Amino acid sequence: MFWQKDAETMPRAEIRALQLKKLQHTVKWGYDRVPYYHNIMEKAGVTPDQIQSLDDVRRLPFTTKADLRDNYPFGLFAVPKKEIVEIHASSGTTGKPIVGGYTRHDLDVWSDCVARVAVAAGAASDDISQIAFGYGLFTGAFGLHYALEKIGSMVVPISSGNSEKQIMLMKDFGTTLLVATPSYAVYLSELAKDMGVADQLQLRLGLFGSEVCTAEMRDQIEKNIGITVTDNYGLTELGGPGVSGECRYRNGLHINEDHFLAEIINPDTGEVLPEGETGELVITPLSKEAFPIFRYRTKDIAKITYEPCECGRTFARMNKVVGRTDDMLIIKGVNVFPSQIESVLIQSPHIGPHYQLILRKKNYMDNLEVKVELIDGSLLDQYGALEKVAGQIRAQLRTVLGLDCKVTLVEPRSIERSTGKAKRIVDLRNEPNA
Ligand code: DLL
Repeated sequence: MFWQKDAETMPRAEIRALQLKKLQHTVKWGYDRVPYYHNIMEKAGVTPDQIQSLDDVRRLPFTTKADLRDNYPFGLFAVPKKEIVEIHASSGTTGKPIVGGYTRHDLDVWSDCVARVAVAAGAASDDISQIAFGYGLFTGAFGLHYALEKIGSMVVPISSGNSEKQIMLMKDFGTTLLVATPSYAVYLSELAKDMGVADQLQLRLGLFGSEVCTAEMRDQIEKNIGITVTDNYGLTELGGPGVSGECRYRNGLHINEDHFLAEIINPDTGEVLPEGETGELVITPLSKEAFPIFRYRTKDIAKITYEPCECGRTFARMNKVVGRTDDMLIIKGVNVFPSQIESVLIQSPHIGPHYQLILRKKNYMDNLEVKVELIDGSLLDQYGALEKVAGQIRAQLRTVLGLDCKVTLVEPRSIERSTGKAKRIVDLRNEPNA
């Protein structure tokens, strides 16, 4: 099923021609209206009329999160404030938030982009859609809300948290579609089982996004509540969800290419990489009125294929995002990605998908503790068996990371669950008594 079939199945040559036309427009729009873009383009010696092919996008300088922060809150807006009808922002846990603005037209394009993603995943007008993302400045809840309402489904805007009530309403309302972060969906699925109602729910589809959803998480949700889990991607800087999403074949996330031009670059050199290579995803939105951005460095690690998909969509697909370039931890001089640790953990049949990486400083040295939940708590009473499992994981981590770390196995359900994005890294290095 399609939401805007003509656009979603356009021949590749037409997509490219449309992208070029829109790129030329958006570059001129930003150059003429936003002093910041005018200045950086002047410094780079490039003018809008030099954009003659899609490859000419490479003449433009990148935009980074730091550039957005320097222009906080509205410095990159390209329209007068009276034309902005809505604002969203990132959580800003590491400083000032990133603020995005939308004109009425931007909201219309946004809800269509998210509606495409939802319909591609299998959403329909007869769905009862429970939105368990937090409403507020976060883009996720409103983005999915507008889209699911637009396709005609019955929207239940419950927001995140209040988990017992979520399950009660799911049962009473006959909710068929759940919107949440994958980690909150894991939690809700465990809770539904604990409350003994998992088999009374009518859920059939999950639209999950906003953080990495591992194969383990997906399996667990599907096993607990028997729904089809799909993944969708976006970020505040690019307007929120609706950049890309999985279709029912779940072999990559279709990028809404008529609205977003994607590149993959080598994060160290900035050089554009050939199709199929893994690197940092860089995106230029092509339809933004309020908040145009040139070549935004997402820091998300991905690769793109332009091969046709069985679903009939001609849009390129990015693989599931597995990590970010800034996820990397440096411990005792060793570069460690949480995804490497996770790849070791999922191999053990004794442990579940919930873990935390705790960093401490001891004698001026960084130490890593990997705290992970057992599937079967009774193992905690079998000291020998417990030691054996911990020892195996520790040995594998040493092989994969080249680093010795402490492995602590804990009771099932003892690691705090999140109602939004999971917090896997606990950095206590600046806390003297940790
Ligand atoms: O998370 C937007 C969104 C809301 C996307 C709802 C999908 C659904 P931010 O809070 O700005 O925006 O966070 C953006 O989250 O750069 C990625 O690192 C991560 N992220 C988003 N979607 C996915 C995903 C929203 N499907 C940051 N898989 C991005 C992995 C994701 N990571």
